[in-house]
Amino acid sequence: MRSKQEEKLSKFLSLVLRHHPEAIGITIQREGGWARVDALLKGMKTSGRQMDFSLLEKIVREDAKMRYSFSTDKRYIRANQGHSIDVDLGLAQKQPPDVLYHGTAARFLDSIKAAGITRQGRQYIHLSADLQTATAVGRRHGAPAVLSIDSARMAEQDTAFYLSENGVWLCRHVPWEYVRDIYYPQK
Ligand code: HQG
Repeated sequence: MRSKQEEKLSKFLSLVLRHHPEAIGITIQREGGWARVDALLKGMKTSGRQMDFSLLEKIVREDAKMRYSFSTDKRYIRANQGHSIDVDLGLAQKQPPDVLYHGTAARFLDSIKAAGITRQGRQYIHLSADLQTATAVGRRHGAPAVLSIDSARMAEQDTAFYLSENGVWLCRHVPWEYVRDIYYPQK
């Protein structure tokens, strides 16, 4: 079980590894998106956060979405997806399932109809193979809407898709013409 404090540290770890390494004075290698574990722990400490290696290991191991990975020697750590900073995780292009889902808020739909699904500051937009996950993602922003995407046709027409280590499908842009259906999940 995770304590409230661990949840909080995990959220902060996401922020550091995906968006703001400078918040604790560390750098992230562009190649691979790795941060040094010793520098990370030192930065956590100097910014007043209690985190030793075994707590970091626990947070990584117990993360419900497997957001982080260690290198094999555990000297480096990275986020598996969600970056806004420029990193190259070295993900191979992959053939997606025929249909993917994107969860969003119903109030964003007009704008999405006009511009398509755009990255909003992240490196990729995030898609799921199942409706349930997409619903949970959409709900983070308010009353959810889930879009089903004709990923087979997009791939056929040369859109690159990637699968993160923790099972999130990624691509750069979904023009509105590839949206098949809109669902408004009630629960
Ligand atoms: C929306 C979480 C207006 C987009 C999740 C989304 C995910 C537009 C929001 C991961 C738009 C951006 C990412 C347009 C897209 N006009 N709004 N043209 N195009 N949007 O948080 O996909 O828990 O950057 O639909 O599980 O919600 O942090 O993206 O609603 O995997 O690990 O703009 O974050 O993972 O929001 O979430 P976000 P997201 P973690």
